Amino acid sequence: MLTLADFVADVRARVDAALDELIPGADISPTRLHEAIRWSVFAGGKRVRPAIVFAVGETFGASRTDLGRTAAAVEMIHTYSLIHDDLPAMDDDDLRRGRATSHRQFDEATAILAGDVLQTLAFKAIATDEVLSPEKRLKLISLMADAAGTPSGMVAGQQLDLDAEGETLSIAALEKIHRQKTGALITASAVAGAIIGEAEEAELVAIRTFAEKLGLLFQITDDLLDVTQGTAALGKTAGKDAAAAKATYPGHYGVEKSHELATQICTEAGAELAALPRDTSLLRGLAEMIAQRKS
Ligand code: GRG
Repeated sequence: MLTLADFVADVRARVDAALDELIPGADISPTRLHEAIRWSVFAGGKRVRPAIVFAVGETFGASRTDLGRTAAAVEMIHTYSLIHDDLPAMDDDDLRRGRATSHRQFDEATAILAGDVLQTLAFKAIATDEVLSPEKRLKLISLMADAAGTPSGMVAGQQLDLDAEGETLSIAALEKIHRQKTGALITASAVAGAIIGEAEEAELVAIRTFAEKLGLLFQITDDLLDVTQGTAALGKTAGKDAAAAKATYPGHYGVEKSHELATQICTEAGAELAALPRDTSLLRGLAEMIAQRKS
């Protein structure tokens, strides 16, 4: 039987192959742009969002071929957001995925352009995915645009986060920011898998709720890792939340209570799956993996 580790390794191999095919080679002009894109995309990210696309899609019987490009597209949107989030105008960070951030390795203008074009490549990848029907492609494009954009997607969440700098946030306000900034793309990854696997409407609702919990779980563990792990283990600067006086779960609840909250949300996520007449062991395993992640 395929273990979760085998599944994750398989997702990584498939997504990396799709990304390599979709992103122009570093020898193609303008080479600096393509080098920069590849620098960030192939830096060793965990590929969590593609794993969610594959896990949900396979739960509903979609083939891995049908899921590959959409999984790669989500990873491109995610990587663009990291490149832009690290820019001097935003988080001003030097380290990402264990290596220099794009603007440090190249320059600020190139980093902006690398992020911009990763986003357009992502939408092109779905629009031209001939293994999917035109109807599915349209649904996926609209889903991803909402999740990445505004008013309730990732960019809107980033703006809310910037607006809240220096303010004391309630936990409800903090959750709204996270639901958009981190949660929207995670939820869209799950819903995309369900669309490709032709899930029923009621199943889509259950998957969406499951994924929203997964997004929250991901953020709590991200906040915990920021205070409990070092820079080397994370591959990005640790302790940034406290340094920037950001509202976080450990900051609000303390480390121990935040761990308990993570366990509780993982259980709640699992409970959402009970409504699905499917084998959901892969999805439960993925939630456990996110709850226990160390980077
Ligand atoms: C700048 C448009 C724009 C959006 C920024 C994603 C994001 C929104 C900001 C990143 C800031 C951050 C650390 C958010 C917490 C959750 C998160 C997205 C962590 C990074 O994702 P991982 O851990 O990264 O999946 P890897 O490198 O493994 O892919």
